[in-house]
Amino acid sequence: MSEPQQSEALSNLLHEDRRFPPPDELAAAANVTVETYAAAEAEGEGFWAEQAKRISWAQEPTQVLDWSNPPFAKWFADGTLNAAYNCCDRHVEAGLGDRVAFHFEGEPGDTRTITYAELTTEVKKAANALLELGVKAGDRVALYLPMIPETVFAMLACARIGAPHTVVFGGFSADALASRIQDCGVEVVITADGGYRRGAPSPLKPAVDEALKSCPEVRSVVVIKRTGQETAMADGRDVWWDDIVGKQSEEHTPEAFPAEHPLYIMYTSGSTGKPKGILHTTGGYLVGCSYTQWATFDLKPETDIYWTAADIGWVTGHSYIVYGPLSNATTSILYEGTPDTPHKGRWWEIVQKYQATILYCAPTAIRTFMKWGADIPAKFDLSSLRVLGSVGEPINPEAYVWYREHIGGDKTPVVDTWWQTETGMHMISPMPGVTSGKPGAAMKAVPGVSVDVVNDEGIPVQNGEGGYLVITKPWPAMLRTLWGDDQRYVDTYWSRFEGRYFAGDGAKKDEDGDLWLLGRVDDVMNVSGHRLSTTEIESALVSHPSVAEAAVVGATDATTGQAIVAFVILRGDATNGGADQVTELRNHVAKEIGPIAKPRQIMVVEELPKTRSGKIMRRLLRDIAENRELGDVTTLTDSTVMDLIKSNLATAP
Ligand code: 6R9
Repeated sequence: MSEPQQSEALSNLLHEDRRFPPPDELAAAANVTVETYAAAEAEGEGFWAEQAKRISWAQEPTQVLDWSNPPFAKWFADGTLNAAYNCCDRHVEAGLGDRVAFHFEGEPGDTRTITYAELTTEVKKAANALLELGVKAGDRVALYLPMIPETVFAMLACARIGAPHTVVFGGFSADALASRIQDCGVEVVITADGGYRRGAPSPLKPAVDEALKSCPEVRSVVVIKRTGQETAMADGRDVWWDDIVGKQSEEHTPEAFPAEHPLYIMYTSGSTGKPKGILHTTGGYLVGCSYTQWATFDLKPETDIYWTAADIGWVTGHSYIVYGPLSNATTSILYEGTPDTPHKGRWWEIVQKYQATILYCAPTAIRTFMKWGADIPAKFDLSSLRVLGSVGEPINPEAYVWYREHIGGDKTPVVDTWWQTETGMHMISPMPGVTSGKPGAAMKAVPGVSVDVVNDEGIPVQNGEGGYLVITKPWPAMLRTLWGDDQRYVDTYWSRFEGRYFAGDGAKKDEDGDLWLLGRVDDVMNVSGHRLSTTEIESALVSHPSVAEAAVVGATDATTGQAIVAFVILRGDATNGGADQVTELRNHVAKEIGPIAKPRQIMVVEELPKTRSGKIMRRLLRDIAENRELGDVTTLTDSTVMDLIKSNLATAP
């Protein structure tokens, strides 16, 4: 679609033109104000030098950014620090040892309260255990774990001794685990017997045993006992966490590492090809996620009860369950399980129980709650909530408004945070004390960050136009490279537009210059020469009262180049009305966006295939839409979903 058409389509779609200004009380005491933006603008890198003071350095940095060898950045390069010390010991030294770091809620209902003093002790013991196993600074350690406190202890223990961790999401297959272990040369793995999922113990250790058949370099496996299920232990290789950590000394002096020492590697699946090992280093990363957790959520560490309801195996868990919140001495909730176990009000019960004040989750979760119905959260007291966050995908205006109304009591700002594994920290987001929120818009770059939207030639677009999102200046938490593949780092991110970081997302500046994310650029369809974003059509479908979730893909079409194929999940109270309903939905899209956006096909399904971060795997839906063999399903949270969709379609009327 030409740019004017695209912008017209978008504004047609967004009938929701209400604006939600910050509540007065929040604005009056907000961490970030309009002056913050002005100061960040005026100070440039000096702004980040200022933010670096949030962190405790063994050796204070005198340099800020070293960009002498672009795109390979160094931040605070002559500073030294220990990330675990910053998340643990220093808070105890400051007299906050009794503050709760985590309220842990296991899926079966078991709970643990972990103070900063306890966290510090556990991390020291775990660090001593890793040293006993011969792990040295620079060695990589893989973690394959459920959402339990030991996962945090293990990550920080690695950080404490300078051993970069690579956390592999517990829902990934043995193959996915093996390829990551091989790619970054891991010799020690930390796992658990299992975790609780949907009301039952779900084993993890067998997948490790399977993976290690093709990873002969792994010499030790530390196994945390979580479920108590029968677990095979390999002689000489496997050791129980309690046995090796339990006996360790509670003393461990943290070593200071250079700011650019590797902190972790996190693999993300590109849409094709082998997963990319995103490398994050210590100083800049910690400054970036510490600042943004404080700024974006208006965090008041003394009083807030903060909950990122995401998996630690996703970058959101790394930056906003572990490093950001702990470096800020936040009290967080850590929940192990699924939102519908043992009932569909579990999250709201947890919010009520701990009086959570900040909740951060993905639009896919919000849409699921919409599907289950507003009467479920209505049974709980959610009045403690004061800021709501969203991450992972563009949030449809529909879901934004529902989230604000039914979870936020129509008073909480919703911060829609755009960022990536690669960026390490929030990059575009409303600020809850400043921004008048527009449902569906991520709004503006966070203070200290510079972004733009450019056309094919790399020229910034005008307000009202769409194009490609780029980041125009280096930022402290940026990835430093792809593990073992500098060239792919340069090619993937820094070659499309000279001197700028190419995010791979489409975006649009509205008439006010505010930013709307339009989905990955590979999700942009071309139908009869018209460029259409999958997100826009999905938003149109979800704005129909009978639709809970929608995924749209472009399927090759002999006539139109690509044709729009939609997969929809109906809301709990909507019945599958067959052909009539499909016609109604097609007409609804035509009415919302225009006849060109009418899907060729709409398939009603029970589930959609999703990655761990809740992103719909459109690539697989495209395979179905084009009647192809399914591609790689190893990054799906639940690979049986695809079988379900296929059998569902086979029996559809
Ligand atoms: C944090 C995370 C990154 C991709 C990114 C974009 C999409 C994330 C978004 C969003 C629109 C938002 N994305 N947040 N799109 N609005 N608020 O999700 O990291 O798993 O690496 O995914 O997710 O497409 O490029 P990651």
